[in-house]
Amino acid sequence: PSHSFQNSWTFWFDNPSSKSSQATWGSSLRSLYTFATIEEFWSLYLGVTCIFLSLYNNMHPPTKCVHGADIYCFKDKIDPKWEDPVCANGGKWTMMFPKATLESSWLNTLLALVGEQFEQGDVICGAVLNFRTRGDKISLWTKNAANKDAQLSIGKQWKELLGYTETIGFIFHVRGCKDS
Ligand code: M7G
Repeated sequence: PSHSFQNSWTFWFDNPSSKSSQATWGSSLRSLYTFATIEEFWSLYLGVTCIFLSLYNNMHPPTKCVHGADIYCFKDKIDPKWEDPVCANGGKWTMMFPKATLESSWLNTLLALVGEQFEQGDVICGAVLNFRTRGDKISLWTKNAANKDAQLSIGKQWKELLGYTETIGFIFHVRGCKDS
């Protein structure tokens, strides 16, 4: 028997080589697979995330083709872009991680998302793992940034889930657009 999630989710991947400017951003962004059961989640997680992370962890130093890459897991029908109508009025919570805790933090974040463990989880759009030379990070994208209580609650729950002790910041996508 398969065990279905409340929502369907889609893994996306972006390749850094063509992500050089705001104008070309998104041209290499690809949706990979959509899943709705725990069985599909595990096979995709192992295929998408683990293979990539093991490459990443075993390259000394990691090459350019890894740095700059992004793995996304978003609710089906929500594109992981500021321009998506659901994301447009939202923002993101971001945490930085050392390599040692990056994978477990990513996995625990995904399990909490697909298992609908967040209270007010309907404001969540998805999560992204960014591989960056200046520090790997995971962000949780939310909608309705104006709903401050919901945003604060999500940020707090996520910090508790991962036992993250540093201060985390919320960035509005609109502001992000203007700044870049
Ligand atoms: P990032 O990958 O979110 O973080 O954004 P980083 O600064 O750690 O690399 C990097 C750049 O990619 C941004 O400054 C934008 O130029 C572009 N970019 C990222 N996102 C998520 C979007 C998006 O949703 N829409 C558009 N148009 N550009 C984006």
